[in-house]
Amino acid sequence: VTPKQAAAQAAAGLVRDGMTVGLGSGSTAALVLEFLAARVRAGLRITGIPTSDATAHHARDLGIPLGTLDEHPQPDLTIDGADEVETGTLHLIKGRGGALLREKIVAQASTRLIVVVDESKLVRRLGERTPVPVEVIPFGWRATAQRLRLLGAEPVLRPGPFLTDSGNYILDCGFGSIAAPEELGRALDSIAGVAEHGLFLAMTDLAIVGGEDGVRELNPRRSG
Ligand code: A5P
Repeated sequence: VTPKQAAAQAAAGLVRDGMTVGLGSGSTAALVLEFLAARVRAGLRITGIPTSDATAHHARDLGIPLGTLDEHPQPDLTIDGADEVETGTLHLIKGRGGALLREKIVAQASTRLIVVVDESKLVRRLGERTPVPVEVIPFGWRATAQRLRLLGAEPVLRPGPFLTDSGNYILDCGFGSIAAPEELGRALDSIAGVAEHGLFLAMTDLAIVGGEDGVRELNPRRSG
């Protein structure tokens, strides 16, 4: 069992009978699906709300009953992976898989957000290793990229161009270590062509971290 699998199994164990569960995207969330599917086969009744077409497909293959966010506008719980987790705040960078928009909609709607990662995803400060994925409307994307450049990033169009489930582009924006994530989040939110960005701030209720020494839980330290 890898640290990632152990963490995924622990997260799947937190789901209770009758819950509506936001199903994250990416390889860690895919492991959670497999552990959840085993529990469903053993009689657990849940309704999954997928955060991407890929997750919907995988969950359906595994026999996990699915619903939509419109039918269940407040899931009890969302379990998702992350690209970076800031220890302390549990602020996240997400979106390397390109599912950030739906992931954020589902996470924001949920009563609780549980993030599952291995230790390699933990950082002291967001942005240390990962660029911030920014989902932009294709219309005028070069003008949007110019606005992002003014915030100090060098935006890189995800090649293809990669199209998100909502038909948008992703600009990966390397800001380096981010000292004031709330301020950056607000600045990104204020740009018209930005559909959503990968900073998930003050959203995580619990992080489940798999490491060589086992699985541990991190709670957020909330300021103000
Ligand atoms: C998907 O858009 C991302 O937000 C994923 O949650 C993130 O990339 C984590 O993926 P892995 O679990 O594959 O590292």
